[in-house]
Amino acid sequence: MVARSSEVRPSAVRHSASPGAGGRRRRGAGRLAGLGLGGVALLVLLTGCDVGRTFDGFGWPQGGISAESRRMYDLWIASCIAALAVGVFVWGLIFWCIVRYRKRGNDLPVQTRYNMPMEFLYTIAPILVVSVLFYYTAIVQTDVNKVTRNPDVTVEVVAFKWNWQFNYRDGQGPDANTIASTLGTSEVIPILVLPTNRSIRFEETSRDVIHSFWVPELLFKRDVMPGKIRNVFEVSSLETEGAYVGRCAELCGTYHAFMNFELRVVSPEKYDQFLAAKQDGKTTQEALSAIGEDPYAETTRPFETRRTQNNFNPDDVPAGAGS
Ligand SMILES: [Cu+2]
Repeated sequence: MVARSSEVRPSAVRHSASPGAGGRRRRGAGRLAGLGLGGVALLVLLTGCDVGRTFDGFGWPQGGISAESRRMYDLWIASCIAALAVGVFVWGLIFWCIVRYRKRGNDLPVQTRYNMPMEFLYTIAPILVVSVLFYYTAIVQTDVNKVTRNPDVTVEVVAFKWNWQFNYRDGQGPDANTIASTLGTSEVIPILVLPTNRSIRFEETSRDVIHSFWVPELLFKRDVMPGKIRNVFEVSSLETEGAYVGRCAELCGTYHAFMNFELRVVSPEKYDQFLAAKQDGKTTQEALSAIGEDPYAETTRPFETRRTQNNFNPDDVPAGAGS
């Protein structure tokens, strides 16, 4: 509601009669802002430098195993801290206004309009915030999407309804050759064996519909497209040996939920031995045993489809007897 000039005047007179009020108000706002920022700084100090761990990653998965995952995680944590600092400042201003300008009588307070410094601040502050966030996001995104000319390892990820095939390649692109391969079945979870401290290029393709390659510890999902599209990305290094569950993250059909695999990160020496064993004609399970690794997936297991004669073919129709 726009105040009529007759309503504004008494309060304006009252304010002009107390010359120190503006200064006191500015000091109050400054103190409040300082308190808010101080609170955030204190929060950072009290929780040590690892704010992310203290606050459970602010909802972001923790425990990334690649350099790229750490960069994305750090960007998220820094963005959350910045958002909290702005939030504390804004909440402080809101509560300060509620108390400072609560209704004391029927006189309206001064209606601030066309206040150029304030309007300038309203415009510049959000643009600054968005620009800083955009700048750091663009840097991290470019870094994460970077591909090199000669990665140490190239693996082709082939998705199909409803399992995975991992092809170890001798070069890049669709014309390179597969030197060893691992195929998942309904009984055996496919294991993608990769080394630490080597750059790895993933080239994804699908045999049928869109799937999505997701290892939570890599902190991203990458769609796997059918046709001629090869979704290519790289991980500059895997830093921690271990077994990590992998999933399809795109609803791709009835048994989408069963499309699990395992990423097994081993030392470069073990990886070389594994690849040599595979090239010698050993199965993935035999090759894993040969390098002293568990031959079967540790993080997930084949799903029970619960398909029986009773629920899948209750009428006992012979195969191929469609009408
Ligand atoms: Cu899928």
